[in-house]
Parts: sequence; structure tokens; C-alpha cells
Amino acid sequence: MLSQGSVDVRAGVTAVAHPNIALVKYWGKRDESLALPVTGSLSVTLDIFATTTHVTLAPQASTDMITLNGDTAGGAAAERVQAFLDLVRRLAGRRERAVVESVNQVPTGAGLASSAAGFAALAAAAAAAYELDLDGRALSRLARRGSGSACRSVFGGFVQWHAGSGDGSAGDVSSFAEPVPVGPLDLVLVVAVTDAGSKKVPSREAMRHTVATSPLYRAWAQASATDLERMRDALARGDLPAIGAIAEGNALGMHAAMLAARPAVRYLSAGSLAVLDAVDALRADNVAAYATADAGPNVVVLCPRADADRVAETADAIDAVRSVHLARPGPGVRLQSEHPGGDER
Ligand code: 2P0
Repeated sequence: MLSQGSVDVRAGVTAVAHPNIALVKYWGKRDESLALPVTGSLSVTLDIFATTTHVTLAPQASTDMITLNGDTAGGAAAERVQAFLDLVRRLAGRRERAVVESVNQVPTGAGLASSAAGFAALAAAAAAAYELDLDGRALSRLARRGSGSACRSVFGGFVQWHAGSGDGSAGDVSSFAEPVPVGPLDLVLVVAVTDAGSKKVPSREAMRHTVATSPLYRAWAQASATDLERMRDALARGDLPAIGAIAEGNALGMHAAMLAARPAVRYLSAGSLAVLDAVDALRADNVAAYATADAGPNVVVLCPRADADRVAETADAIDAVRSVHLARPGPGVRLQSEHPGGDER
């Protein structure tokens, strides 16, 4: 899957990755520079909102050139990509600069611009362009350095990110993602995009603040370890009500820890709460619908495929919901022979 095979790296390399939604969340690092998490997490990679990233080496260039959705990137976004390319170059023992062109299919302004798909695609494309020969585990460790959650988008389906143990290189080597076994499961994820409300605090900053100031953070992290074990068991059984209940409890616990930070970090909006109310009402009506939410006001509802249309219609009828998207478990990152624009180069 990740082999460079017939890809001619001189013409550049294209990789495609999808975002993932955590069922047991990652929130908090024990080591910032290596992106080592406090807790293990477990996610499902989606089959929508792909990011396609093309990396071409530019031996004559003196700086990296980065475009996101056709626009030249600057500021913090560009610096983060450059720092990641510097890491890849160090690992590969190379010096050439690169041209990075990245396009994502997330609807503009939907507040779903996930760094997970972005850094998973960049890690795969840059590793191939600089001729680093990485297996899936090593690629997940590399993607982790770009954005923690990106390590999970390296793989498709259900994926666990191991917290690993220790700091420094012991922590780095032991903190990787891998697929987890699942029983028969016909899961749909209904993504309810709500009005964005107040400006979002970047998750990196918000998790640092939660770990440092929230008296509930340790309790959530401890509960997460149990949630992870229970989630693995529920997935192995294909037990959707158990999967949903654990996921919802873990997500709301994460938001509770954020709300208890001083000052509070509040991502859930009135619109998010309206979706949570609707999910409660569906459950009271015997629909196995369960909610989760990340560092923003959008809510993702887990449900069986047979109920997906009803869940989507219910979400769509809520005033604050701007758009609804249906997703299924999707593929891991892969290299592609074409350039994102479709032209042959
Ligand atoms: C998750 N989130 O598990 C959690 C739940 C958001 C809420 O991973 O600092 O963008 O780049 O490692 O990966 C968002 O955090 O943070 C995230 P960095 P990242 O999906």
C-alpha cells in the first residue's frame, strides 16, 4: 500500500488521507516536542473529507513552497509544515526543499478542517518523496509528529493509538497507531455541522491549558484508560450500543474537563446541545444513536446503517445545523500516481 513501487519520485508523490473521529479521545500531551499523549485513544477513519497532498522535491529552491487549496500558505500553518519537512529531511539525511500542494474536500467554513488527514497525507507523500522506507507503524509515528491525531489516519477502519511508555526515544518508539479488530458492525457516522459560534481556540493550546488547569483532567484521563479497554471489547463484539455509550461518555467527559479549566474552554455551542438533545430523544425512541464531539461545535452521531436516514433527517431539522454528511469507516493513507490536478507531470 505504501510502497513507492512504480511511483517516479522525481515527478513528485501524491498521497490521499481521510480524517478520523475518536471514539476514545486524545486530549493532552506528556511530551510536547515528540507529541507523546497522556492517554491512549481509539478512532474510526472516515470515508469522506479526503485530503490530497502532492510533494515534489525542488533541488534549486532555497525555501519550501506550500499551497493549501490553491492558496500560498503563510504564517503558523506554513511554519508547521516546514518544521515537519525539516524532520523528514533530518530522518532521510537530505537537504532539498520541497513544493507541497494540498487540497482538502472539507466544505469551506464547516469547522472540520482536520489536521489529522492533512498530516497523514503529508507524512506519506513527504516520506516517499525523500525516499524514506517506512512501514505503517513507522509512518504513524512520523505523522504523529505533525499532529497527534494524524497517526491514526495512517490506517483505515478502527485504529488505536498507543500512548506508549516513557519519554524521549523510548516514548517515541512505543507511541504508534495500529488497526484494531472489529466484529460485524454496520456503523454510520452522521456529521452534523452546526453554526461555528465564537472563534475556536486551537486544540493544541486548549489541551495544554486543560492539562495545566483543569481539576477534572486527571479523572478523565484515568477513566479513558478503562474506556479504551471496554471499547476494544465492544468493537470485537460488534456491539454498537456499547461502542456508542462509551464514546459518548468519553467525549462528554473530555468536554467536562475542558469546562472545568480556568478559564473554561467551551467548544460546545447551543446548536451542539440541540443535537445532543435530539440524540437523547432518538434513543428514547429505541434508535441506537450516540453522540461525540471534538474541539469544535460540530456533533458526530454514531448509529446503525438502518437508522442513518432517520438520524440525518432529525439532525437536518435542527435550526442550528447547517449541513449533514454521512460517513462510513474509510481507508488508510495511500499513495496515488496522479497529481491532485489530474495532470500528468
Ligand atoms: C481526538 N482531538 O482524539 C481529539 C479529540 C480533538 C478532540 O486530536 O496538538 O490536532 O496537533 O497533536 O491532533 C485534536 O488534536 O492536536 C484532537 P496536536 P490534534 O481526535
